[in-house]
Amino acid sequence: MATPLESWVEEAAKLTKPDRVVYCDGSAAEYQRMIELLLRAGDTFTLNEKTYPNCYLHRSTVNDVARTEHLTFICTPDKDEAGPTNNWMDPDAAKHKVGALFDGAMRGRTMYVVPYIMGAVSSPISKVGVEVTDSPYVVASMYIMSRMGNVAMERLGSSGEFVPGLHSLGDLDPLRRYILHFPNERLIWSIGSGYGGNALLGKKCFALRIASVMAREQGWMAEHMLILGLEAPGGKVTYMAAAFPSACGKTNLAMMVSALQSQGYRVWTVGDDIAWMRIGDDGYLHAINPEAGFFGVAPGTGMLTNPNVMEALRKNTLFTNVALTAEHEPWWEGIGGPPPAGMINWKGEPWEPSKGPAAHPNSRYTVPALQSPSISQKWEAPEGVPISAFIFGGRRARVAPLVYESFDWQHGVFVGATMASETTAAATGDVGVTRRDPMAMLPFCGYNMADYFGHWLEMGKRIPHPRKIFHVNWFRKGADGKFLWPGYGENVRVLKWILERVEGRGAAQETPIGYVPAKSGLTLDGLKISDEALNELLRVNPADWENELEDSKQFLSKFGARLPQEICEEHAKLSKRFQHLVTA
Ligand code: GTP
Ligand code: SPV
Ligand code: MN
Repeated sequence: MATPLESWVEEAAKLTKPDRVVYCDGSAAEYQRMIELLLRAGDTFTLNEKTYPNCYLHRSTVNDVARTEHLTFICTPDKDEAGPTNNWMDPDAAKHKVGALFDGAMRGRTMYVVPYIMGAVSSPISKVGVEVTDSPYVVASMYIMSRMGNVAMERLGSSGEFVPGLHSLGDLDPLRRYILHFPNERLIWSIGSGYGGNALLGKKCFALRIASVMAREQGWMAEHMLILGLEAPGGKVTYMAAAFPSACGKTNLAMMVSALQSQGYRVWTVGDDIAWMRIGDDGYLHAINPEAGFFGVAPGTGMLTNPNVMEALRKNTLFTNVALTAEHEPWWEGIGGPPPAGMINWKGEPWEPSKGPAAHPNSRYTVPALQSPSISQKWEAPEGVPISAFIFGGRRARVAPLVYESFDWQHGVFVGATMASETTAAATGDVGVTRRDPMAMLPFCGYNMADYFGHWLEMGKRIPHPRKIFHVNWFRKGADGKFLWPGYGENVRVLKWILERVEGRGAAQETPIGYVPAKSGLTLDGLKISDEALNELLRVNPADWENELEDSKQFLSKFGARLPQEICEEHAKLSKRFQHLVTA
């Protein structure tokens, strides 16, 4: 008798009509076969074998370089289940419409069956997914980003416990591009894009959109969060999880070289994008990183900003849409130094400054996690790591101070629910527009976000040790339009203050939005920063926050009566704290 997997693959093949079906084993030889196919297709190039061994550059179609949120749908029978922040389609209508696009989509192509595990092979928190795809680039990327092939088949056995994902490049026309989620069936359909978050279905589609639905039903959490361990002098490591929107600094924070290393503070990487968390026997939330690699933003990554990543990228890395130097090395803006002569830009054209950035602003590297010099010893711990602090953050030129601590869990959930950030090149559309992005999950929550806030509040009641919740902003700008804070490795100074607050120390000053560091509370030795810059970074300006209160109220009103009362309560309390300040 056919297994549930075989039956589903057969059904997918009947619809898409590939010339052949290949079950992937996850071997290094298979990865090389995929690379060979890509090289022959002419859109992928071997990089300098001496300086970048086993590294390749892939160029995507020019219209397929980022996530496409307007083409991403949550398909539930009831529109309200998807909520006001998601695009919605009726499941039957969606299958009818997009089924027609899948019909025969793999004719002349090979269908690869990619069984994969999200999470360490031995972790009870891990889950199995199966992606069928006609893209060798997707297979190669899944090889780096997940535990795929035979290990996943072994874990699955003859069980039907896997999240199926059907993927085809289709004709790569954005007019026929759809990323569909059927949370009730735990099913994913994606067509028309080969780009990371649209096409590597284990990542945002499964590990966040589908998993967030499962997590709410089953009492755990699936979050767009990095996981790091901060080592203090003496060697004790404290784990923190941080949610920043796409291209707002998760990878860089998780993989930083600490500016306070000589004082004994170091950062260890557990994950850079996604956290699955469960309440452990010890009463802490325990987090695992469901991924096996990093799909990181290349621009801005250099020896000065992030030497750990630079070292990790020197072998076995698949680059996408970066520029190519005459020496066949990858290049991007911010790698350090002036652009070398004779470059080919991300589109494959000879580059000159008038052509704009040589690398696409959302060009990326795909690299095995183990290659990072900062990888934590605990990164594959089956039970995950206990989280002592949650950090929300955004990219905001104004308003949000460098760091503040919420008053309690409920207030912290409000801080997450109302956080905002300027849009980035990680998704198509305008860049630099401030939008509300609750918990950095706006594009990734698979259900009504009002219920998602409710789930956060509920978890707070259930965690025996609810941890402190903070908010950070590395991106505040001065009047000259320049960042006030140096960022990157210097961000450890903020992590150190967070650690001290968690331990009941750390000098702070109470403000209406929460506790901000007292100037004496931040360790600033060895850092050149003016007093003005520091004042501005820590300033809570009532006029800014008046606008903020108005704007967040408008945003929250979208959820109507479904919004948890506690969130309204926190809004009213914040408003009142500012009024007291004015009348005091
Ligand atoms: P996704 O992979 O899209 O989820 O993004 P991410 O949150 O992991 O962002 P990442 O760390 O890749 O950073 C995105 C961009 O922000 C890169 O260009 C970085 O160089 C830049 N960046 C990261 N941290 C800092 C910082 O502390 N200060 C400044 N100024 N820029 C930063
Ligand atoms: C993001 O956009 O948040 C990413 C990249 O981490 S992607 O995998 O494309 O979603
Ligand atoms: Mn991300």
